[in-house]
Amino acid sequence: SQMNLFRHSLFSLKVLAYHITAAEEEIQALQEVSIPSAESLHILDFHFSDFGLPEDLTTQATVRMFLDLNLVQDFKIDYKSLCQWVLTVRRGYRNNVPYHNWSHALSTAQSMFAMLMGSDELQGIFSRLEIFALMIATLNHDLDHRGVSNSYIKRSQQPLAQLYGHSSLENHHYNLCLFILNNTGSQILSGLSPEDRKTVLQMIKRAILATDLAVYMVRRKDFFSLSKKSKVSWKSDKQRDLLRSMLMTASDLSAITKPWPEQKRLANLVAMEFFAQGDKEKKEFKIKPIDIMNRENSTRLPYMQVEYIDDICYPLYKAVSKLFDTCSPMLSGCKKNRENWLHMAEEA
Ligand code: 5BB
Repeated sequence: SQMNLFRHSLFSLKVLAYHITAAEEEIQALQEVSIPSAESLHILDFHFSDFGLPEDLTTQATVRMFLDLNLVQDFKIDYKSLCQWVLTVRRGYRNNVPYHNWSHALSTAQSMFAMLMGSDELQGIFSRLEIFALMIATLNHDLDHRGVSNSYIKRSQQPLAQLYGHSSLENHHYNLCLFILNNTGSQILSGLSPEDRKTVLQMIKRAILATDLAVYMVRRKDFFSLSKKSKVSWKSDKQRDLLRSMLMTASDLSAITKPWPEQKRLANLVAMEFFAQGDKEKKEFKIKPIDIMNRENSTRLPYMQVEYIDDICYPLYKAVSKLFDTCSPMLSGCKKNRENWLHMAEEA
């Protein structure tokens, strides 16, 4: 029954959150190491890549973001809990998924960090609590991703699909995020008042659910209208919620703004993940996968990237850059990648 499914899934999440908890030695090592500066880790840079970065430095970079945004001080986060929380979130991602793994989570959080740190205006618009919520949400937004889309999960009739009507994956990412935050030893929200705790969790939930591209496609219309105004006050809750959602997507899709060699590497990982889903669909459901997931279409990848940029990415980075000009390196990166993909598409 639905009730049993619900109870069982809560129990599974609790077990999973417990299972991924970091080992004591690892927590201590992170707690005792001296965290390198943001400059030396290059995390203020929109061109940041973690490719070749030792795994220890990826967790240290995450701690550095929380320190430099003053979150540890402002929200009285117990430092050891922060270390355990970061290490647990890292373990909440699956290593065997080509694209939606810890590296993608780190990259999403780092893009948010770079946007926030680079813009006094953004830091002025958002409250401390909103910034805290955005950093937790970016880092957790794809937790326990299985490398398959919502449509695959729906079709496969997994418990995950029966449990949530829409945005199955995103609901799962949020629920696991919540369980990790409640885990003994990683309760980084424990310094907050009950009201602030409630507010921040609500914002985290909205932000993670906003990373469903289907949600983005609906909500972006209002954002594009706002971006055409000469001055936006960002005073209403609705406007701020919209801005937080759009910055989540801008961070999530930031691979498309990266220098060309990195963009090519990441697009190939996305393709690997899509094709693996296509193979499973052929085998399990005996259906012909949609074009992007069909290996037979791999030569069309450059053309698909151009379409992806035109339909999904470019309009977003254009609107964000118009509102916040310090974000324009993301737009120019996206433009350059479009030129490169178009050139490749025309050669093929
Ligand atoms: C995107 C929306 N989707 C539901 C249908 C396909 N489109 S798309 O035509 O714009 C498209 C996007 C087609 C091919 C793509 O990649 C080929 C390697 C992409 C694409 N998507 N390319 C990327 O570099 C990235 Br990053 C992404 C985002 C991947 C996460 C989106 C997860 C949605 C699951 C279907």
